Amino acid sequence: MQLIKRRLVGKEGSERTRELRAILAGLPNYKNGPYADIRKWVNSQIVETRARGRVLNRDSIAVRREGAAQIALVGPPNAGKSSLLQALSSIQIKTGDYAFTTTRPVPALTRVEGVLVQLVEIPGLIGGAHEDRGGGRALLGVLRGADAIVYCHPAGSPLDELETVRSEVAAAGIELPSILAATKADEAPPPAHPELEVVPVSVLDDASLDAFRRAVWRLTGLARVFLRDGGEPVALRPPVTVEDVAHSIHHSLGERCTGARVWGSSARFPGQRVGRSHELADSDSVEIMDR
Ligand SMILES: Nc1nc2c(ncn2[C@@H]2O[C@H](COP(=O)(O)OP(=O)(O)OP(=O)(O)O)[C@@H](O)[C@H]2O)c(=O)[nH]1
Ligand SMILES: [Mg+2]
Repeated sequence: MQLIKRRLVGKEGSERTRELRAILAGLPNYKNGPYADIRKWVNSQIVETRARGRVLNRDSIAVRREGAAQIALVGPPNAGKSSLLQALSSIQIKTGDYAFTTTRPVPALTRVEGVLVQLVEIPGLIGGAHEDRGGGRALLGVLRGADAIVYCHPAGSPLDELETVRSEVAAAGIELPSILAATKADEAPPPAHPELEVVPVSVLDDASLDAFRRAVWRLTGLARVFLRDGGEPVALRPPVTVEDVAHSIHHSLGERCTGARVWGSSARFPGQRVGRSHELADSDSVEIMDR
């Protein structure tokens, strides 16, 4: 047993599995006694090493959610996804005039309409991805967890490459609200798309980036509620009640809250007092009242 353990020192992953298999092959095949116990131990180590490998692989590609919503940037290689991510956030990411510059999902926080939203570049989706071509299954797994998709495709290039990506997403059974960003819009006029709302965007044009942010905000489907005493607006999925807003600030406030004063389109007049189940509208401001 000591000999076996010494052979395994410093070996991880597939190297460890290979060594374990070799050990197993060299062991006498007794059904009982100490050799049978050793066989059992070696077998359990093979299973454990495999499981650990899977966890490591999954962690290395998973994206920790941050912000009010997670929006995936999806599109053919070289479409300008990383450039867009860079233009909209403070991250430094490699961009390049060639395919597969990005090899793993890259998250970045950006502020849209005053709310932090997470954008995630999903790189390298190619034909056959749903059958794991190009490691597509793990990438599609990340995409599955997102709230919505921004398909990225250069304005002026034929749409077939994009349709390949979209059919992979469909084949994986992923159905999310989507828009189409016509990237590099400084180079060519944007295409029309039969199904998707098209938002032309160029990283060289700030106005187009602002319009893109607004489109991303609509895509989240969230409603913003401002607090009269300042601070970040609260972003929640409609329908949003006074109680929901109080709860999102702190769960104990959710319990103590008796109602609110409301300014905005859900109020009949500015500062109207409403109960805790009152339904708020996007861009309303509230002053929560509690016991
Ligand atoms: N003219 C122009 N070029 C752009 C724009 N956005 C990106 N590019 C160029 O397009 C090329 C690809 O950009 P990336 O941002 O690396 O594209 P990507 O989709 O992340 O590519 P991969 O990660 O390789 O799949 C780079 O040479 C960029 O400089 C844009 O708005 N206008
Ligand atoms: Mg990239």
